Amino acid sequence: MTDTSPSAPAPDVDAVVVGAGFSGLYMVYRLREVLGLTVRGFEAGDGPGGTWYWNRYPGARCDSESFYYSYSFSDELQQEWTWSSKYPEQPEILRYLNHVADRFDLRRSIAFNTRVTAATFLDDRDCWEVRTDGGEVLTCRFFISAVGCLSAANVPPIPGLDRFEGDWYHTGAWPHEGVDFTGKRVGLIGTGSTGIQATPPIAAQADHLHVFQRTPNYSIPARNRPLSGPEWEDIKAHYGEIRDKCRASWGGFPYERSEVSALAVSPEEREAKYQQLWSEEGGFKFLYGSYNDFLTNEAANDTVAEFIRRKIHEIVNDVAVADTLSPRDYPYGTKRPPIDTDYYETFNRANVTLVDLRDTPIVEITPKGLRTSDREYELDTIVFATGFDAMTGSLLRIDIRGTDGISLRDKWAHGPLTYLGVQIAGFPNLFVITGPGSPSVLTNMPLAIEQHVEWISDCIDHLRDRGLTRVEATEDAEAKWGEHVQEVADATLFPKTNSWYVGANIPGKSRVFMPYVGGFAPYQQLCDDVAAKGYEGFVLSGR
Ligand code: N01
Repeated sequence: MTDTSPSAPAPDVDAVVVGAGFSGLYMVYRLREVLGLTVRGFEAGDGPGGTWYWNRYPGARCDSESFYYSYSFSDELQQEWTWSSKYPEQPEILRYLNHVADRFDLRRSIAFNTRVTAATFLDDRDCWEVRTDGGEVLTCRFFISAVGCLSAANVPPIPGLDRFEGDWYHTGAWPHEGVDFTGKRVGLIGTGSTGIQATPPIAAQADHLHVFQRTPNYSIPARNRPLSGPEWEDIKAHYGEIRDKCRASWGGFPYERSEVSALAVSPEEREAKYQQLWSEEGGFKFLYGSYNDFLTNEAANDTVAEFIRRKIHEIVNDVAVADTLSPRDYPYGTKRPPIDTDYYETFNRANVTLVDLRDTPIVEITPKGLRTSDREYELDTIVFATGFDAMTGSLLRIDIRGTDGISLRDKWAHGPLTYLGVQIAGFPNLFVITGPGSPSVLTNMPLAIEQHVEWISDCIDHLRDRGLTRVEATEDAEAKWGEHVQEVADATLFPKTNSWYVGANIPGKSRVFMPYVGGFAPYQQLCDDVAAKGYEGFVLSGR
């Protein structure tokens, strides 16, 4: 990009992109290949993949269906890649992202094994100075975060972990060589999507598995299966329509969203619908394909929550265990809904024990295992499936300082503030892909990522066309957007539930509902309108 200032030296590169997962790869591609800019990517891992690089735990697979959990920006790519099954396993998604990196020759623009540690805005030059853990310092016009929403692993501060004589792992930083649980007494802490996926394969291998559960979850069977050749021919012939459906939808999924209230039909009709979705479809269709008011009406939600509790009791032989596995104090869908393969069935195995941490909380980790309030459990291995400092943690690990040296950590001390989830007042030329305040984690992520990447690159192109060097959200636009994000969230059942959506899983984190629940299609329209009005709510300038 042209630097219009006679005095300011040009930055080293036009853009720095942090992270090489779905968002970082596409951002690098877009800036380099479509806009022709100079780009430097940085990635802490030794290869691309982001979340799919780090989360290699047993049972890791996608909870969105492969034919739409993928890039749509290249028709050649979507025509040449064939997924094995409805919900591909982590290694297959990692292969896909490596294929994308190779196919578009992206690796040459990305420094792997390198973590960005700090970024400071240079006000007099309209650029960022970026530092890495390898000691590199470089300047860029645009600093773009592609660090992901679920990347900062949360190992809870349980006393005694440093004295544990066995091995311990967090699922989000799993050893590349894998872990052999054969003959081991394993303790798994956490029953979110990850714990629910990891429990069956670990139980199948371990001598004994104790699952330490603090909050029970509503899990729906995935009904995973291989996808056949003719099915793929059909998908590939209709990819355009499938992607259009995703873009026109609330969640970025190609499903028809029901227009019917769960309370508008007879109990028999409802039961038949739930049963059909449970036994034939599984997955997110259970949430999106049945009735339209699970997330806004408690009485409607009760009908589905009760159905799932009944299913748990049908599957699990021991009534006391089934009771412990049954959530009762928050509505279905207000935590991210997990989907599983044989999760509840696993509690019928003789080598699996469920420990209810609500009755007997963890007190400490001991050299030999883990102590709850009533006894010590001897363990060889502890698996932390305890989630992430979601949506803000990975960005705040970087020491980011905007105009006047203001730090992002200070600015977000009481919760994240953004305009459209993509920019932050006081931090010009910093873009956040799928940041807090955007639909992000409530939607089909690759689609949300593509929309953000394209909007950001269009914005940069707009600046370039006009010889401008700076774009910054106004405080007013940011404050209004923040109010809107909370207002739409407050119209749903989401905010009251303790979940990572509100930061409740991280001790001391401010309780703010972080994603935008207004829906993907309306959000996309809003972003397009902002751009059409000359980037309303942003100040564009040049020097
Ligand atoms: O993390 P979580 P996750 N003592 O935060 C418990 C995506 N994902 O890694 O509910 C004891 O959901 C915590 O208990 P509680 C998906 O978006 C996708 O499972 O806070 N327990 C909870 O049970 C998902 O939502 C896929 O009371 C403690 C668990 O640990 C997101 O990632 C697969 C504790 C954490 O659950 C995160 O899922 C996997 C403590 N001190 C993940 N601290 C797919 O695409 C926490 N817990 C398939």
